[in-house]
Amino acid sequence: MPGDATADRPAVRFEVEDGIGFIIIDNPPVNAISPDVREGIVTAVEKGEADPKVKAMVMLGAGRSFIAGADIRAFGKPRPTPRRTTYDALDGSTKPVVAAIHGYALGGGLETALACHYRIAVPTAKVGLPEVLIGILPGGGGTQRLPRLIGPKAAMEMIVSGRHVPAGEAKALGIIDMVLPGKDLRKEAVAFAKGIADKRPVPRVRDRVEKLAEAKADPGMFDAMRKSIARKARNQKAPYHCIACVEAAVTQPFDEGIATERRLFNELENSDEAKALRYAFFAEREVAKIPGVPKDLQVPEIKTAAVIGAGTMGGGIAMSFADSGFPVKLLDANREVLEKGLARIRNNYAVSVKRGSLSQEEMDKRMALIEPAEAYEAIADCDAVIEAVFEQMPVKKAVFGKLDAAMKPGALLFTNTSALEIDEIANVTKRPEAGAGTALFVPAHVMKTFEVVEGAKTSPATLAAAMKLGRDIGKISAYAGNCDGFVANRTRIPFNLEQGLMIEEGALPEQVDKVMVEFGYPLGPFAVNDMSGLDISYDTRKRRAAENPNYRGLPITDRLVEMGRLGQKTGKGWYRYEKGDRTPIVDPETHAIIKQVAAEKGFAQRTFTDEEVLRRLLFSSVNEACKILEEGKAIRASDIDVMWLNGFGFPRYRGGLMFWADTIGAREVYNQIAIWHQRYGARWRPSRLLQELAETGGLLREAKGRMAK
Ligand code: T1G
Repeated sequence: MPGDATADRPAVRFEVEDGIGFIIIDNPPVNAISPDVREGIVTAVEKGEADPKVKAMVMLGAGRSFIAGADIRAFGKPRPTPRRTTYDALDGSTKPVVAAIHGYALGGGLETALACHYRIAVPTAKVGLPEVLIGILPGGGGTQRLPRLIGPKAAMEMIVSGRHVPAGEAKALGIIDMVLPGKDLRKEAVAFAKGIADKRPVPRVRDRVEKLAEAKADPGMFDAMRKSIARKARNQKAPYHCIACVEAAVTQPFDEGIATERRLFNELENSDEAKALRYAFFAEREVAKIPGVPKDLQVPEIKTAAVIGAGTMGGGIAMSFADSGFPVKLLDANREVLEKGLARIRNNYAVSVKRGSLSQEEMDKRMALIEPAEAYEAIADCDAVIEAVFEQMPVKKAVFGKLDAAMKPGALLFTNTSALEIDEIANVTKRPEAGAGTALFVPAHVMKTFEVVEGAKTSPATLAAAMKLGRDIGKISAYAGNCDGFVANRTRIPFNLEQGLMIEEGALPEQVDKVMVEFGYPLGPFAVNDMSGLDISYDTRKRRAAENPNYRGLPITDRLVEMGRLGQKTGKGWYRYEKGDRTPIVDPETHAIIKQVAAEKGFAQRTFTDEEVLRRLLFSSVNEACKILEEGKAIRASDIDVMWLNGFGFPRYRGGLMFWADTIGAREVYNQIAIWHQRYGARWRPSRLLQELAETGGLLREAKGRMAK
C-alpha cells in the first residue's frame, strides 16, 4: 500500500553529494504522495536549507516514476493536517530546488514540480494534471501556478482535459526548462543544478504574472471553454470548477487564488461524481488481476500477431494493434475484401488527420504497421492470431482448421466471436488449450473493453497471455467465463429486450432516448440502433427464431426492417434523417407503425414515467450481472462495471452499472424486480445473489463471482 514507509525504507531520503542535496521520493509503486511523503519532503528541504554544504537541491523519484500524484486511496477519508505544505516549503526555499522528472509527474506530482524553481525531464517523461478524471481538481496550487507558467488558455486546456503531456511538448509550452539526454538522470540533474546554483533570486512560479496578461486580452476565454465542454461535461461539476480556478488565477492575487482552489476542491472531494470516478479508477486496475494465477506462471510472449478477416471488426482490431505501435498482419483470403478493409482503415485514419487528432506522419507510420496477407502461410510465424470473420459457425470452424494446420507450434488462436460457442471452435484444432475468446466492441479501434473468455480447455498461460495482449494494444482486458453472450453482451441482452418490449407497451423511442441522454449517454439506444443498422439485430432474431420456436422476437422492430427502414443508411429507421445529416428527427410514421403492429398483436399500450424507463433498462442488466456472478462467469461486479464503461459508453461519472445501482440500493432494486417478476414472468426472475444483498444490505459493486474452485 502506498505510504507504508518503514524506518529502513523511508518514503523520502535526503542525500548530499558534491554540494547538491538530493530529495528522493521512494514510495512504490508510483511514489504517490502520502502523509509520510509530504512530511519527508518538508524535512528534506529544511535540512538542505540548513546545510551550508548544500548549494542547490534536486528532487528525484525512485523506481519507475517521479510522482504520480496524491494517494487517491486517501480521498474521502480524514487526513492529518501537515505542519507545513510541501508546496510552501519548496517554493519558499532560499536555495534553488530542481525537479528532475522521469516517468510520470501527474497531479500533486506536477504541482510539486511547479513549486520547485526549475523543472527538467528525460525525453520519455509525461506531465499532467488529470484530477478532473477522478472528479476533483488540482488542489496543490496547480490551478494557480500552471497558468502563470504557460498562460491561462493552455493551462485550462491541460487541466480540463486531464491529458498527459509528453516532455517535448511540455518544454515547448514552458512547463519544462530542459529536456535532458536521459542517459543518466541523476548525473544530468547535478550538471543542471550546478549551473543554476548561484542564480538569485530563485525563480518562483507564483511570482510570474506576464503570461496572465493573455486573459486580459481575451476575457471571454473562460466562457468559451465552458461552452465548448457543455455537451461532454453534462451533469458534472469538476470541469467547471477547474475553469473557475484558472479564472481566479487571473482575477485574484496568488494566495486568494489558492484559497479559491482549496474551497472548490473541498466541494468536489466527496461528491458523488468524485466517488464514482475514483471507483472506476481502481476498478480498471483491479480488473487485470485473475485470482489463482500462479505468480511464476510462464506466460508466452506475443510480439507478432495477425488478424483474420478484413471486415469492419477485423479492420478495427488491426487498427488497435497499429495504434499501439504493434506490427500486425491482416489476412483475408478474398483480395477485394482485403483491399476494401485497408481502404476503410485508411479512411478512418484520414478522418482523424482531417480533424487534427492525428498527424499525417503518424497515420503513415500506423498504416505501415498493418501488413496485408492473402495466404495462411504468410502469417504462420506469428505468436498469436485473432480471428474476426463472419459470425457463422461453419465459417469459423473452417478458418480454425486452416489456422491449426498453418500456425507454428505454440501460436495462440483467439476468436473474436461475440455469441458462438468458443469450445466448439477450439475443438476443431489439436491445440484447444491455446484457444480463448477475445471479444472487442464496436467500433473496435475506439472501445477499450477486451473481454477474454476462458474456454473449457484454455490453459492458464493462454488466458494470461490474452489478458496481457489486450493491455499491450491499449485495451482494458477483463475476464469472462464461457456462457451465452459471455459477460458484457449477456448483461446487455436484457437491456435490448426491455428496450424493444417497452415500445410494444406504449413507450416512444424518443422518450427512451431522452431519458438515456439525460442520464449521461452521448446517444439514446434507438438512435444508436439506427446508426449501426436495424438489419444487424434482425438477422440475429431470425436465426434465433429458426433455432427456437418459442423465441418471442420483436414484431415492431421487425416491421420497420421489413418496410426497409434500416436506420441512417436508408434515411429512415426509428427516426428519419435529412440527406447528409445524422441528426435523428422524430417521425410520426414510426408512431403509426408502432400503433399498427400493436393493434395487430393486441399489445396493450400505456404511458411510461422516465424513471420506469431508466429502471426497466438498467435493472434488467443488474439482475443478469448478479446471475453471472452467481454462476462464477465473472470474477468481480466491478469488472462488469469496467466492461460497461469501456464497451457500452456507460457515463463514467456514474461509476458503472453496479456502482449506479448501489446509489438506489440492492433492496429497492430487488423489490422492483420482484414486482416485475410477478407482472412479466420468468425473464424478471430475481437473482439469488441480488436477493441476498437486498436482505443483508450488501453492496452490489463489491459482489464477487462464485468461481468454481
Ligand atoms: N494513488 C494511489 N495509487 C495509485 C496512484 C495514486 N495516485 N496512481 C497509481 N496507483 C496505483 C494503482 O492503483 C496500481 O495499484 C499501481 O499504482 C500501478 O498503477 C493534490 C488531488 C501513473 C499513469 O490521477 O494515471 O494528485 O493495482 O496500474 O498503467 O492536486 O497509475 O498495482 O495495486 O495504473 O503504469 C492525480 C493516477 C491524483 C494519476 C501509471 N494523479 N495514476 O499507469 O500503472 S489526485 C492521477 C495513473 C492529486 C493533487 C491531487 C496511472 C499512471 P495496483 P497502474 P500504469
